[in-house]
Amino acid sequence: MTRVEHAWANPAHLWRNPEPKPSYDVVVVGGGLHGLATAYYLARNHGLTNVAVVERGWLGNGNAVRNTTVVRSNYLRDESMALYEHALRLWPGLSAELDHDVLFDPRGVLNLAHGRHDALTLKRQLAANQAAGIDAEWLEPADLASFCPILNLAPDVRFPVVGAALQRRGGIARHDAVVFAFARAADRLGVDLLQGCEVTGFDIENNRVRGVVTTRGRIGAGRVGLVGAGRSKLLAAMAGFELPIQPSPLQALVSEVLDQVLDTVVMSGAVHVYLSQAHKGELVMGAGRDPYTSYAQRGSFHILEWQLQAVLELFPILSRAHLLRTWGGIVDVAPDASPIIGLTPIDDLFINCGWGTGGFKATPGSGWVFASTLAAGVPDPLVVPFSLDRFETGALIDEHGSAAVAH
Ligand code: FAD
Ligand code: PYC
Repeated sequence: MTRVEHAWANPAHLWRNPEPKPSYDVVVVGGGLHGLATAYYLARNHGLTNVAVVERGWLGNGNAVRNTTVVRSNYLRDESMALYEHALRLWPGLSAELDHDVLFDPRGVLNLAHGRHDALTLKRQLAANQAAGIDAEWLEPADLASFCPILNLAPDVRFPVVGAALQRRGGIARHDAVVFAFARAADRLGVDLLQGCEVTGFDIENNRVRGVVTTRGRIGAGRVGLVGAGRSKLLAAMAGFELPIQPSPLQALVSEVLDQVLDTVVMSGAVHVYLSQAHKGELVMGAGRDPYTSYAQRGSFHILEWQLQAVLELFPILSRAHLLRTWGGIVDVAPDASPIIGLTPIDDLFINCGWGTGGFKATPGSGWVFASTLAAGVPDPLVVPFSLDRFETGALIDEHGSAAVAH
């Protein structure tokens, strides 16, 4: 058996560590957040338990444990709002359902406006959210002074804060707990979690997928779901089709552990940074992508310097906080900044990718709708607009206009 150099690889107390069977009804490629959630809902919602998740490293080694855990559903387009709201409604019940605390904490997500243009953009998005039944409210600077007391509201700074949009049901959760929770629950229902099992090719006959070729041998499959995030383009190329995805680094940082000073999530598109405080006390920060294609899970130093400058502009009180560590993940961004979910040109081969910088929040919803797609063999109604062929038809779901630092 392939040896995997990580403590999570052989956690007999967490999940079984089985040998691959010769074949499964469904093989899910990618043991990250969405792959594990898909496998769980295949078993839980559709009674499909002859299922394997094949993961090239250890479960969660991709963006699952590298993300900054912001959860919200305040997107701009109707199709996006429906999908992300479906996910947001699942979050509050997850810990009880999966019997593992994912520390979902709806502490509110603030999007700051730093001028008239920002305010108009945010208010337009807020109106779209309200029209779709999604909670969204406007806070004036006086409200912000009590809602987020450490925010710099001085009028004589480069970009003064003139207000903010707030989604109170948004917040944070704990990323590694979400991995553990879905993995354990899927394992309990009989799903095989195969770590150290990299897909290196596909067995395709007459344009129909019959199995996957892996570093642990060939595994037959009735249906295959690709959930490889930053490496999706490579997987598609192995199967002989092209994905319009740019893989690029997204970095984040944490401070040393501090007393609780911030009990909401603050995002600013203009100053270009976002900040929250993790349950254990680290300040968690990030901003936009490094603007080049890469498969290395790291980014450039100057991007981090910009993020820290932006944090200090908004929160001068943090000027003496020490930075503890930085890291990067590879995010899979589609040209319209929306996910790609559904059919591929190969029969019985399905795709779920393009979540880019914003897929953590979607985890339960994405798993739910991809499981329904894989079980039925046709796209779930919520994902029909997110098909790959929208890049041929032109029916794009452009989320670049939504007022977020990251999508
Ligand atoms: P992943 O968790 O990356 O899983 C993909 C898995 O596929 C990996 O484990 C990988 O090893 C495996 N794989 C790939 N190729 C193969 C192969 N050939 N064979 C077998 N396995 C393979 N989203 C938010 O909503 N809120 C945030 O605050 C947020 N912050 C972020 C901050 C950073 C720094 C980063 C990098 C991302 C952030 N995201 C955020 C985005 C979020 O992390 C991703 O959208 C999400 O993790 C996607 O889930 P996934 O399961 O598709 O991908
Ligand atoms: O999608 O809200 C988001 C997000 C925040 C940080 C990275 N992505």
